[in-house]
Amino acid sequence: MIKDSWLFKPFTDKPIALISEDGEWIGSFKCDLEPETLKRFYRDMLAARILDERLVILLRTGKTSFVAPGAGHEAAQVGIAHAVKPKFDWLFPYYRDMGLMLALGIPAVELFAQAIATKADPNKGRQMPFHPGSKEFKVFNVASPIASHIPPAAGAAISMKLRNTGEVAVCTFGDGATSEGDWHAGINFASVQGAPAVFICENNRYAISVGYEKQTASENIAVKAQAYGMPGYYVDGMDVLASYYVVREAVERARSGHGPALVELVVYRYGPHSSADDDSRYRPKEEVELWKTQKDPIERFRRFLEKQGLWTAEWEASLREEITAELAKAAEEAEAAGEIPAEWMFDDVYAEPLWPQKEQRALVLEELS
Ligand SMILES: Cc1ncc(C[n+]2csc(CCOP(=O)(O)OP(=O)(O)O)c2C)c(N)n1
Repeated sequence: MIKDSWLFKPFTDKPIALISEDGEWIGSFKCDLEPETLKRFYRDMLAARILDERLVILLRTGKTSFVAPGAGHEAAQVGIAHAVKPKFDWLFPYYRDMGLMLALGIPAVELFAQAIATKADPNKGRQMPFHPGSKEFKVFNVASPIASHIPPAAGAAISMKLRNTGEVAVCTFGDGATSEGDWHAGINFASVQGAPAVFICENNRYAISVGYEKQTASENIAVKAQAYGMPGYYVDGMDVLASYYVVREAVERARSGHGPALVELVVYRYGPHSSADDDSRYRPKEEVELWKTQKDPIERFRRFLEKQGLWTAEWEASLREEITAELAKAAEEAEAAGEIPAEWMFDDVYAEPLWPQKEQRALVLEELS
């Protein structure tokens, strides 16, 4: 357990990395993860990639109306998922975090059902695709307005502190979110109150078509923490172990009363911003290819596992087969759950429906009959 001797220094000039591009451990401490945990990280990254591909198939086959691809963010998201206590700590994620949700343990059937709005969606089809949430896993429902979830994350963390619950609020967002007023207000409030929160930027260098240089004049996102009196960690988010260890330490700091931290995980998004975007209009194909072929987080971690004697081609093949089958089954189950009945929209507005809901519900039912 890390306590007062922290492994990482904030505000480094270069992103913190623990695995080199060719898969060597380059950390200044010993990796204390069991082989089974390391293999689990790899499985979760692969599952995130395959989930991403399957969600795009739902779009192509007309079953969902929107996707926000997460390929390229797997190391960051799997690192975050394993650094928190699932169902205990709170997560305030954003729309690109499907791999994070899956690695946290949210059943794939719920994620698919959310994307296609069927009865297996715990949120009852009330959100646009890629905006899940989970009461069971303490995942705050994803909010579309960029950075609007930062103040609620700060508020939740302040409440955790006041009630002395030992929980931590972990909040993720993109680089674009750091230019919003909500971001600054929320981060400032969390810091001045010493709230147990960890703010994590998945910096993929683009906010739709707005590149990093047009977004901010700061040399990186992590330095912004300085202004709010909290540590800012600049991390290679294509390195799953760096992402995991730094977030774990930030979570432990917060849990043990040292207040919030900002973690920047430098990643790259392989796909367009969303299905409503043509990324060839604002970034060169060669740039995308470079990240995909030379900096891929799954490949990098595979090289590491192989050097540890934990990876074989046979294991990879069986893993891919297993995950593909699991996700195909989950997608089928989500679809088989059936469409959300229109009248469900009137449920849960008030504990006891008022007359306008009752009247409108009856009208809808009459119209549909
Ligand atoms: C307040 C607000 N402004 C604009 C938008 C439209 N919008 C949706 S996603 C997005 C880009 C966000 O980029 P970033 O925070 O870097 O995350 P990324 O999508 O790159 O992961 C914008 C501008 C919005 N949803 N909310």
